[in-house]
Amino acid sequence: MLEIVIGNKNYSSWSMRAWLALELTGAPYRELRVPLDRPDTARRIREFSPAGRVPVLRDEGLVVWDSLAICEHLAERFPAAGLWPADRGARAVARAVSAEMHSGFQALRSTLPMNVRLRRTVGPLAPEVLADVTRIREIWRELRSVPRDGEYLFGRFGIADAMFAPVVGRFRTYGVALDGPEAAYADAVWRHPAVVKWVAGAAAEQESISKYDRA
Ligand SMILES: N[C@@H](CCC(=O)N[C@@H](CS)C(=O)NCC(=O)O)C(=O)O
Repeated sequence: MLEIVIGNKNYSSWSMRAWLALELTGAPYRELRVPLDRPDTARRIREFSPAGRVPVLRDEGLVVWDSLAICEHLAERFPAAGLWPADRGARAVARAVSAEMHSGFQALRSTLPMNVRLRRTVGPLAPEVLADVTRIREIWRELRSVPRDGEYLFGRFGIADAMFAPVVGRFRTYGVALDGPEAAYADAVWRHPAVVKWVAGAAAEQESISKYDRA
């Protein structure tokens, strides 16, 4: 059976992305959770991956680490799940925005860390954070302006949506206001059954990491 190693559902945005992709395949899997920011976290993660980071996917002796590599592996392994768009052009753009998310938006990621349970209003955003928010809104708006069958970036929920789902969570946590198609898209992401399941898991966790919870 497939196994996915993840961090806390409340805090681990990279885990959320890979886990959502796995959930979308509909395949049975075992979930192993390693709480982050504990004295034994690094040792425990290294039992699964030499990279020392979660998420990690274990597939019949194969170890795949890094969220985007896991998503690519799952897309190959479960072609019927349609994790990438069927159309080649749309698929190329879906890969581009997923890679942009994976390698970018550093200011947003460090200033507004994922914390699914938290609700906090932040003051005016620093220019570099605002630039990240503006670019993300532009991606969502442009992709949602193309008529498609479904309410997600490329129609049905896929890897590109999984990559942006933690950003939707951050916007909710820190009260980043959206309107128009971006707001409708963010709402659609947050009510997707796989996202609802992850959020419920985050709500049920007992651990807290104080540096991310401080008011
Ligand atoms: N590029 C990696 C980043 C993975 C990453 O940074 N994961 C964090 C948790 S979200 C982690 O494992 N941190 C280890 C630690 O906190 O000890 C990916 O996409 O999977």
